Amino acid sequence: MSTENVRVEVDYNASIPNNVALAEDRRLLKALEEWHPQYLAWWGDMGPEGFNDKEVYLRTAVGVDPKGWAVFDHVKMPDYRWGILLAPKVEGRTIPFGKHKGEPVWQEVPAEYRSMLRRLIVIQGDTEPASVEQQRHLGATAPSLYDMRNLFQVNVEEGRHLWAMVYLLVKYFGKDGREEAKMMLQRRSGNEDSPRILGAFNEETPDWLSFFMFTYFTDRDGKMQLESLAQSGFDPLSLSCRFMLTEEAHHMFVGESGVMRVLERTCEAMNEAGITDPYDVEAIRKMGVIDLPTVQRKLNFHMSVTHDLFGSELSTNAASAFEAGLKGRFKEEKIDDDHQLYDDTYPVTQLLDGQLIDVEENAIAAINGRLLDDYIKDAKGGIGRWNKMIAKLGIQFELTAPHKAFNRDIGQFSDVCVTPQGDIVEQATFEANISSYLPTESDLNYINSLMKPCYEKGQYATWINPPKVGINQRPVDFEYVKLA
Ligand code: BYC
Ligand code: FE
Ligand code: FE
Repeated sequence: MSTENVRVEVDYNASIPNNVALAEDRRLLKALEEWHPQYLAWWGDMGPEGFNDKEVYLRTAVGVDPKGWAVFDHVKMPDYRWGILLAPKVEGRTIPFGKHKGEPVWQEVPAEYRSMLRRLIVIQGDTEPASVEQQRHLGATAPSLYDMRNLFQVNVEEGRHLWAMVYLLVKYFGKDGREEAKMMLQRRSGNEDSPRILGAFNEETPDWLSFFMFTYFTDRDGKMQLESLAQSGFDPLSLSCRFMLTEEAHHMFVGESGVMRVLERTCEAMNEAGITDPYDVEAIRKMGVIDLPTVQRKLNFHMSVTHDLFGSELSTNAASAFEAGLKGRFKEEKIDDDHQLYDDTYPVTQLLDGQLIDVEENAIAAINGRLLDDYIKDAKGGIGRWNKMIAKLGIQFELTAPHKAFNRDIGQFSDVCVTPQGDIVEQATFEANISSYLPTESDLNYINSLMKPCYEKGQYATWINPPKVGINQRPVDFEYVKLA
């Protein structure tokens, strides 16, 4: 039996926990051990502000068995065991799509696709520390210890996702991989001179409603992109992404349940006060809860900014990555076609003669457009669940996903003004109505005025309900972060 095919158990006592037999590759180990202190310095500078000496009830990945891969314990974040974990190898796996379909997957970087592959890994990696930077001030206004713990859990795991990509760069891309790994710690979210690569990762996450929206909508882009990369013919990338997806589910749970608890508190407060009109904003805000129209505007912002993360709907980059077998489609293996798409088309919404019309385009060119559509379907699920709860509490209000052409900077719709409902309007009309589309300064000021820390065990801020259940079967009043 060749060791290549044996699943390596996680070496948890190593300086860098891993299941990639790091101890046997001295050069790689040395390179990662050099990067490690730089990472910790970055975490100290740009990671969660003010809580690095507190014990947080965190889950740590210690294996890759779906039935039991994590342990929970109180740890200080800088002591978190950021490890390199790959999902178990699938014997005899072949490239699932593109022109190399059916050939054995690559264990080394195919020379002809080196730069394309590196670019995908760098972009994926860059988003991970970016999100940690965006969220670094939120601990100071946590609405409860439970929520604070969830924030830090997401943060340490995004840190681990950076490790996952840095491992690939350093192991498979030699000197320029090491250079890219260094640069991951040098770019800064929102920095003018060296910003993070993708737009949404340079926006602010100024408050907790933003955090919940971000983890629901933007982490879901992470899910879609990781699913597509998990299809990759470059096996180490596939295995990395497959394990990252295990962690990702919790991030979207934090977002979905967070928004749900905000909505629930607002609806309950309205009912208690006998307010039936969701647009009676003044009366609703007097109760210290977030009115539903403001939630809708926040949703419009986060979802539309996330739409941009899919790139242009028609993209030669995406086409090349698909043909090369590097990046597939969402649930590639479940799609019933030839997975090469030379003769296939896909409908892409476009602006034609002043109207938004679906036009059949070459399916390979439309890879990004298709992933965006898949994302929208996926994201609408949670919006539906939020609406169900609002209806159950008897409030007449429905949240809606903004049209995919709304508020776009990238792709087909970047030059056109489209309302959240999908109507094309003049720029002046758009601007005159923008305060009903996107959060206004006064919305943001109001939300900001609610952002007061609530650090008592079992206490929750006025604007959010406690969760139904705690983490890892702990009670909701558990000491998720030990502040004393
Ligand atoms: N902002 O052909 P195009 C996550 C650039 S999130 C700025 O239209 P392509 C996470 C593009 O780079 C998942 N620039 O699109 C979530 C290109 O520039 P160059 C992250 C943008 O390349 C929460 C040019 O425009 N992973 O994990 O097919 C918390 C033309 O590109 C943007 C990935 O994205 C933008 N929004 O698609 C933590 C997967 N969009 O190269 C983590 C890897 C496009 O000509 N990345 N541009 O200078 C990719 O697959 C692709 O790069 C993209 C873009 C889908 C992002
Ligand atoms: Fe991530
Ligand atoms: Fe995430």
